[in-house]
Amino acid sequence: MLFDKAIVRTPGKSVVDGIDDYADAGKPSYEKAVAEHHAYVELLKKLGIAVTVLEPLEQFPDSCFVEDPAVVFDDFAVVTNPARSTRQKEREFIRPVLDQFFEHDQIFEITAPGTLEGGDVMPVDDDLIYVGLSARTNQAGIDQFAKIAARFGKTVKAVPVEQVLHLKTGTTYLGDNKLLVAGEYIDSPYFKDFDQLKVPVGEDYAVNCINTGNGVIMPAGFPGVHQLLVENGFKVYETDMSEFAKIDGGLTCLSLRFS
Ligand code: CIR
Repeated sequence: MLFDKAIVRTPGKSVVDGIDDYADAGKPSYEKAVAEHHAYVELLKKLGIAVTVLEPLEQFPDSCFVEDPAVVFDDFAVVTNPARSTRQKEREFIRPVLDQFFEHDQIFEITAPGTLEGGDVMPVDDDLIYVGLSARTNQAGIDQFAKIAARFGKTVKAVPVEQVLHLKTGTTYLGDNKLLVAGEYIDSPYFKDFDQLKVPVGEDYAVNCINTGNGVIMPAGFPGVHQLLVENGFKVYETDMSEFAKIDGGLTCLSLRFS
């Protein structure tokens, strides 16, 4: 098991107004989003993960994407500073949740002018973390984050994000040096030392997967990625993400994962 706890937040009715900078696929259905979220939680539980489910926050349409206002590791947590004005105050609502799992001196904060969103943070082993320099995460945010991570023996490497929302919208780490890559990260020099599992053209959305250690969770409906994962020895579980995809959200964004 790579993690045994997850924090999620049920979408509110306002999810229909979530930021949609990339998908261009219409508005999500609230009812369907809640059903998909419920199925996601049940799948995590089935795979042995203890899930803390937070109440919806109607005032924040994107607040079900709990991965962005915080970054959690087993021994520390960082409250981030999301870049978009409609998401900035989500941090105030995630802090008390982190207080339940971490000691006061294990919780840190990214502050202005730094911005950073958890979707840009991709740990690849115990001591190396890639962080996307994106429209949401700036250099000041990365510098602050790197200082915090260094206190826990972790090195941060910055990677430009040019064509997608967050770093993990374009690549996710599966463990054992295997990196699932799509679009701009296929054959990227930044990731030349990894075994790259290349997502077939047209299936980029499915690059955002979660390896639980008991199997890989992937979005439903991407047979090429499914096959790629199976060929690489992974047990695969699919879950429907159609409504979250409409507002640029992937599987990782829906949870904070740690042990
Ligand atoms: C946003 O644009 O902020 C949300 N609509 C989607 C956030 C996705 N989060 C993630 O990839 N970690």
